Amino acid sequence: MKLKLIAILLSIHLLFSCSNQDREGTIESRTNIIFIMTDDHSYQTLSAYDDRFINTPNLDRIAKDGVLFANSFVTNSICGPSRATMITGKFSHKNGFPDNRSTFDGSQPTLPKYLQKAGYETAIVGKWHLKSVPTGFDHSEVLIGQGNYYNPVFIENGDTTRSEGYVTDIITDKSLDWLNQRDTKKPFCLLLHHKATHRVWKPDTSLFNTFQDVTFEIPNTYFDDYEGRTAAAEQKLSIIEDMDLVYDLKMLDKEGEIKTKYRRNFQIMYNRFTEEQKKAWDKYYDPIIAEFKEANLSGKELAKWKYQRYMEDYLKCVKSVDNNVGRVLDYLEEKGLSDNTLVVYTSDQGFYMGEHGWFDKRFMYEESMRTPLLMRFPKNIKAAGKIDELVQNIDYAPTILDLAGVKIPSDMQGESLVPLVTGKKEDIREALYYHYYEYPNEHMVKRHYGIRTDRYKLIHFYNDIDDWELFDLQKDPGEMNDLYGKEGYEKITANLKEKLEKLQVRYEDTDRSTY
Ligand code: SGN
Ligand code: CA
Repeated sequence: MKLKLIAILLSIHLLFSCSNQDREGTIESRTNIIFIMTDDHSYQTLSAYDDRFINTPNLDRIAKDGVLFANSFVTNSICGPSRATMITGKFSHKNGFPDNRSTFDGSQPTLPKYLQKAGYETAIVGKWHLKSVPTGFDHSEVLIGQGNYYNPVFIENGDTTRSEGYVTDIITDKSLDWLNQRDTKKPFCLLLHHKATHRVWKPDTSLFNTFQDVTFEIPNTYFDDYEGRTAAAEQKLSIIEDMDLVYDLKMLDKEGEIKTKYRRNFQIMYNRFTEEQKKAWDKYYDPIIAEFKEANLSGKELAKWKYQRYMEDYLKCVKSVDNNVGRVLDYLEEKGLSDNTLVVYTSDQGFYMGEHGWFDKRFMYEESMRTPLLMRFPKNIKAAGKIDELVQNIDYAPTILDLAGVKIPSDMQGESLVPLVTGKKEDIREALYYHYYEYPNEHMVKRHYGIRTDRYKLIHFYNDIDDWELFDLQKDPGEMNDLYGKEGYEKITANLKEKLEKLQVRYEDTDRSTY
């Protein structure tokens, strides 16, 4: 009898350890994760999505060998909130980080913590921007706040160090250094978070001469008059009105004749350059400054010049990202890690490349609600090509946990994308929910929430305004024609409002007193 009991207990034990083994796999077979996230990189400037402006062969490599999500969106188009969503799998109202003024509560469960528990070694290198000390990482080397393009300062597991050089190169160097010294007995998850391509788009000196003499096509909505769209009319993200000639467009003339609001801020950044960097900088920009002063532009000519200047510097920052992503892919190849590593490339949100006359993000309009998303899966997952279904940044954490063999916590609000890319599921959602909170603040984009289906978008701007907008994305992809309240759209509007309310109930964003 006793023997029988022992035998039963033993077989139960074996059963459990087997299923555990099956679930987590052997060390060699468990999926490693490299999650590369840039800051403000638009899908319009990633050639796998759109090749009008730039060729990004290394990012395209991820798309070619993996999956390109053609309809990838964020929940709240701004940096900190997007990062908080990424590591919690939850909307802003659930993770407590609604805008960049928030502080992340590092005691809550997060993706890296779940991975650590499952035996992963975890690291974050680069931009963090959640203010509190990163938790859940075995190694963290993060920029202070937004960080600097040149000679950035990092906090490495609590200690502050200044690194000389260009930030995108340095973040990559530090990431590869960590990979080289990691505990090879464990699977790893590395969050490699670039500062680029954030404002004020300072290119690496070695790329100054790229895109010279290229004229970029100005979007046909560049001179938008915002007719019928109040919130769009009242923002402060216009290239023409709000972009600073010195700060954003680098016209720091030695004579001090170009006096602008943010000249001093740029001077402070310039003063941090090394002598060698200053020399290279001046050699490139001084002739452009002289030419600009000579031309004495105004009106539409000045507006067009600003666009070209903006695009040129922004794209050089993208180029450096692309080169450095290439270094990471080569490293994985050389070390034989490509086959069992998930490589994700995304940005914390999209960005305006002059559409509606804008730079920056925040609005629920397409250019900023969308974000690039590429995933190269480990070899055991047969997934390649283009996915058209609606996906959102709440899905990143569940997807990674799914691949890591970890049960997805029931309070995560996203879905694993694995069944979608392997063809086991056709769809994961009918519509997307969005909510933006940072108002009043820089750029003055009003608070709003809304719903996006594959065809329509309904937005409610609230707080100091009560204004609805409706767009038919099929007929009006540029979102210039607000159909809300127009004859013939009553049914569609009522239907969308009903769906929107259902989403708010589903995601538990119904407490109006909090916003
Ligand atoms: C800074 C920028 C803004 C930008 C926010 C948020 N100004 O404040 O233009 O919208 O960050 O960006 S700057 O003068 O400091 O460049 S985010 O990506 O971090 O959310
Ligand atoms: Ca950002």
